[in-house]
Amino acid sequence: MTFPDGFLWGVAAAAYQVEGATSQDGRGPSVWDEFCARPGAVFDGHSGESACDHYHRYPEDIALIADLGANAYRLSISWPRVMARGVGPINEAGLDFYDRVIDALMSRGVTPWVTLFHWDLPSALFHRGGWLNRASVDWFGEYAEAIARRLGDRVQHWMTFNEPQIFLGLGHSTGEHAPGLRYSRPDVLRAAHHVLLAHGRAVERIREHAEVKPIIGWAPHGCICYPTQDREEDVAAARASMFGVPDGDGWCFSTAWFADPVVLGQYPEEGLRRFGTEMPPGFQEDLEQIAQPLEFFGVNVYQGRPIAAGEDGLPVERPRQPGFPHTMCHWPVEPKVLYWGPRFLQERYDLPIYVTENGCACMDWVHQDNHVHDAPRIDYLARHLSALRQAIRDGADVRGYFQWSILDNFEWAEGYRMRFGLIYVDFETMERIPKDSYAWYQQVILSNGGCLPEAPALLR
Ligand code: GCO
Repeated sequence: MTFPDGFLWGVAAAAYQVEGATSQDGRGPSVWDEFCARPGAVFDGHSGESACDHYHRYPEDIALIADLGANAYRLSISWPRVMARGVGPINEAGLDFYDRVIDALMSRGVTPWVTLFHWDLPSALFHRGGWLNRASVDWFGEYAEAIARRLGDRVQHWMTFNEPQIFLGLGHSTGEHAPGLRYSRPDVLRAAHHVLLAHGRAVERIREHAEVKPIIGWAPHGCICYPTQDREEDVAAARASMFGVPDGDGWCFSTAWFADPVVLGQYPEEGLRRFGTEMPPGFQEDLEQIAQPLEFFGVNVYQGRPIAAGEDGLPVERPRQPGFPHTMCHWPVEPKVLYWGPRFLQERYDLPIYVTENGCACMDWVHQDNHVHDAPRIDYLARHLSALRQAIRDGADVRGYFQWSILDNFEWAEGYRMRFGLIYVDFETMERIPKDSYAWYQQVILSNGGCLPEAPALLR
């Protein structure tokens, strides 16, 4: 059984993780360049300075994406590459790079899906207060306008923010990601509110300035909960838990706190009850600006939380059994997230869903035969895609899937030790070696998912 006709098969990457060339052709520094320079911040002192050297090797990479048969490539624009100080003059050389990338993709029949912000905030703006400063909404609007004016004659598919929960939660609350801050809750709430407003502003600017009628969404982190069994009460408990707003700092990793304002035009009651008084004054008046109509709901899905109904019917998180399968990042392998996640999101937000990221890090190396045999990745992807296909059969309106990632790349605080690619990168020579999973995904695309195993038992 195949996926529906016209299902979009994609691969994804992000600017800071693959481009390198961080001080070339007028690019300004970003918070990630500064963070990487801090001793102990990133594994083994790695940084995105060279990354995959995609800035210079994009023709080769795009040829690999096209040969894979992918219909779409999700890339992000590096804000400090196109505006070195974040606002003001445009760095033409930087913007030219994206022109070339977009043209090269389109000439090979690969549709570009562009993310405006995948975490590399220009340092100059950080030093003016970053997302804590309400002016960040204007800064982001100016940047979005510049990109829409220049690329909007060809680019049709846009995402504003990638995973606001993570760059706010890990970047501004726990300090594990750039800019490495440990703000108090009211400050993170304020920064998050500005990010949501900036999202709304960018949607408006893209609509005003893109020449080709834009299709706009975003790519939040999927904080997915799934029922341990198919019992109705467990499904209800998982749904309640998925859209709950936890107390403490957990709110930052919630789905509803971010997605309700963006799609439904209101912050969830549960969160307001808990910490509404810590919100910036007058925040309710911004909701109209935040809730711009969107064409799709993107979601990045890697793992989730197993939930059952307790005796009182309330959600209880269940422990996983000893020896539960894990990826190299120690993330549990639970394909049900791609069954329940899209279903729950569509029920609540009523928009077509695109899985904007899914994939895993494995212990990949080049074997003696010069190939990279990554059987666990193939199994991970097969299980997740089978679950996704079942979700579609059961009524979820999922239109596309982006595998993360086309290349091994800079995995944030983990540096280069976590390999997520379909293509192995030798970070010394920059040689690219397609892994077994590359050839496998090629077959998946070619058969429109028809070659995937049936896996209904996985969902029980
Ligand atoms: C994300 C990402 C990617 C990561 C991937 C694996 O959107 O989560 O930030 O940049 O590399 O998710 O962790």
